[in-house]
Amino acid sequence: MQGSEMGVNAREILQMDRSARLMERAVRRLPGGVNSPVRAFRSVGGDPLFMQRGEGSRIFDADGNSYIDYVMSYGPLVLGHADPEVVRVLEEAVRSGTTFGAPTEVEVDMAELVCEIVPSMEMVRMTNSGTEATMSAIRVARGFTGREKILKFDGNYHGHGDALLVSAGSGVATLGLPDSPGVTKGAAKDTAVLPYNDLEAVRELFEKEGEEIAAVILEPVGGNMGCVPPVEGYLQGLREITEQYGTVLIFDEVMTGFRLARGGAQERFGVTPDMTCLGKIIGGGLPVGAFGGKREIMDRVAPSGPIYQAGTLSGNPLAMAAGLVTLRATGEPGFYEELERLGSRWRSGMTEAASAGERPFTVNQIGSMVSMFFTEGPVMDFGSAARSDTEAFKDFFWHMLRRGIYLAPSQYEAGFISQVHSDDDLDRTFEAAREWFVAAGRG
Ligand code: HOZ
Repeated sequence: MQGSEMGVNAREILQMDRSARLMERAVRRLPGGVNSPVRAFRSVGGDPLFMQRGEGSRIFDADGNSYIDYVMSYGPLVLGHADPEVVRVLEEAVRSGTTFGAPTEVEVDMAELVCEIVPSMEMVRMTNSGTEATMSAIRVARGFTGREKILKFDGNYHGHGDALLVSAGSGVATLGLPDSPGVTKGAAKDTAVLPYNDLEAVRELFEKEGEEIAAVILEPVGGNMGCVPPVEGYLQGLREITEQYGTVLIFDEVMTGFRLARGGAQERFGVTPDMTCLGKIIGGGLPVGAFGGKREIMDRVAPSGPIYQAGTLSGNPLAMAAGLVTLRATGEPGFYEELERLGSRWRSGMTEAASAGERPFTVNQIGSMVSMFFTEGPVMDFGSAARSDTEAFKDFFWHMLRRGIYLAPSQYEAGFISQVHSDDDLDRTFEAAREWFVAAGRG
């Protein structure tokens, strides 16, 4: 079967009337009909699904279709949708007021817990999103070192702050925008970009400019060019180089924090950065971010020090309450073992399903972060991820949707498994994937 025919059929077969009508209204008032670009379905075509509710591993759209969800709001819902304890605590918290613009006990509880668990965190500052966290961490690293240059990696995404919106993954890669209009040359000129997983390139740059580089920021496991784990020794090598040159090493663990291990990728790989950015899981599904690290660095943040950073809603009591319940749940015995089990079942199940067909494929997985690429592997940087056949992805996406499996509408987003995904959920996913690979032929 011609690949794209499967996709078109899938769209026709799905009942999407209400979503389509909502999109008609949305495009009149929201740019592209959405509040964040990836969710607009631009790279897969057609209209996005408008979601109505979630429960456990399932989401339900406005037309009443139900799906096994592997987006999980791009990571935060490690306990699944509408976890009963998260809901209970939120109901209780909301009765006491939603925001005060003043310190609350729950923020202290959260700060203590995060610093106890995340190896690099001696102090932390809460923000409202991952973008704020990375933007602020860069400012603090620059203020701390007195240097201006930073290094990031191609296909890593650290939110949409100007200095970091260069060769970014996620929606920027999805829409094929190498850079964004509105980011001035001035804002981007101090950002160097190198390929991910290439330590030699980092060494060469540092030999020339190392003394001028304030910070190296990276996703210790790439999640915004699909799931791309670091190669052996890469994180360790970055740690050694940055230590040698007095450069602040920042791990953006917005996706990996409390997901790949309780203490994030830094615990999993045994590499401790100077600063860490968090988000997603620490808000339990509510808007949140955080940055923190060594005391000597964080002591420079206002009002302890002169580096300014602020936010009326930062440390919001509802977000802190939902986050605390979620983080405490991750401390239950066997929590990460179950995520590992599900993740490695996903890898073997999808590998088996894809092997039934003749299309080239690569399955990347680490813990509960997963990706299927339509190319021969290895996929280890943005260049190799971009070799994936995006037409095949598009077709696969619509086929899976028709089979009740909700994947991110972009090749460049990782998939997330939660603690409440069942073996049955996974089996259905493998069966649907197998169907596609068998029918898709060579392409
Ligand atoms: N990769 C993004 C989260 N880091 C996807 C979500 C979005 O941008 O809307």
